[in-house]
Amino acid sequence: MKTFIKSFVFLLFFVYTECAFTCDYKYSLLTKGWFKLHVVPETWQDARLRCSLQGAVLASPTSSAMAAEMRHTMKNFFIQDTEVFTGIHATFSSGSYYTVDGIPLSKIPLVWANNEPDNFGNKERCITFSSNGSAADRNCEEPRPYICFRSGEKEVLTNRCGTVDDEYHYYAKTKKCYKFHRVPGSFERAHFVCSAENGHLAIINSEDEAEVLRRVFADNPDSSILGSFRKEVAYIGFHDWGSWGDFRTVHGETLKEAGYDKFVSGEPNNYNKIEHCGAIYRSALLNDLYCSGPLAFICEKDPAYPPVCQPTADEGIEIDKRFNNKVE
Ligand SMILES: [Ca+2]
Ligand SMILES: [Ca+2]
Ligand SMILES: [Ca+2]
Repeated sequence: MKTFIKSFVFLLFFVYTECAFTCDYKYSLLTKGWFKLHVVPETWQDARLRCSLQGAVLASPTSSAMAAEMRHTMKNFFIQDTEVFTGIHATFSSGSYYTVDGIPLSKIPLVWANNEPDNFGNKERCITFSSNGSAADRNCEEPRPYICFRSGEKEVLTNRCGTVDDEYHYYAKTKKCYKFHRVPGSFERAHFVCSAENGHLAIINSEDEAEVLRRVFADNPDSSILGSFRKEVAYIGFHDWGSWGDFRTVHGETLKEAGYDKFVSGEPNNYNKIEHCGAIYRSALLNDLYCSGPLAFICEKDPAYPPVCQPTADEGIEIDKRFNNKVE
């Protein structure tokens, strides 16, 4: 009977979570997918990476429905016509445009803006899409807003950590999830990655949490980490915020206030006077280190943030109106 109930609960869970995604994305019935407008402009590469870290792709107007939904998303926020980066790029080789998921430009029904595409200065390798429905090629380095898209038909379910990323593991001891990033980065890149994943660089709030991080680190032995960089130490979420010695978590508390401030003996030492960033050894003792990396890093995530939403009928204007893909 117990097993029966268990499988029933499992089945219910499965049905319930099908196509669910984080609630910071809005579901669109028209495209059967989830959209999130990122209003803070970023370079194309960072936009692509942020979408990818969220289990999504940089949205492209690959169909009239996608174009309509993208325009709707933009018009809901921007008062004036605005251009967002799309996932259509030629960053691998000049002039060879594909979406980030491999659809060639020739298969995409774009309406170009006047005098576009012109590859101005031979420096334009990213395609933008305007809320007026027109496309243009632009410099990938010039920051712009963008939209991330997650197909609702993807069968990957959100897990206990509230993400589709199964590298996040739940630890009952702290009721938090952690991901050990074996692909190394600078402290800045590590902070970017954890934030994009709706977490933050790990903050140790107790001896228990130090023990959890020791286990997380132990689950990722040197042999599992590719590349030649230091494997005995990883970035976590503390920094001197510009005044060496006043180490605080990325959430602004002193290490003592946060609940754990055990440095390895002789540390922090500001070696070479460039050590402003926080790191943890395999022993879970701390060190101040250079910020440029590359180092592995550990992200922490609250399993309840952001909440997970079911696909529902989308709020917003009627579908017919949104199918209007003309350039205005
Ligand atoms: Ca152009
Ligand atoms: Ca914590
Ligand atoms: Ca040091």
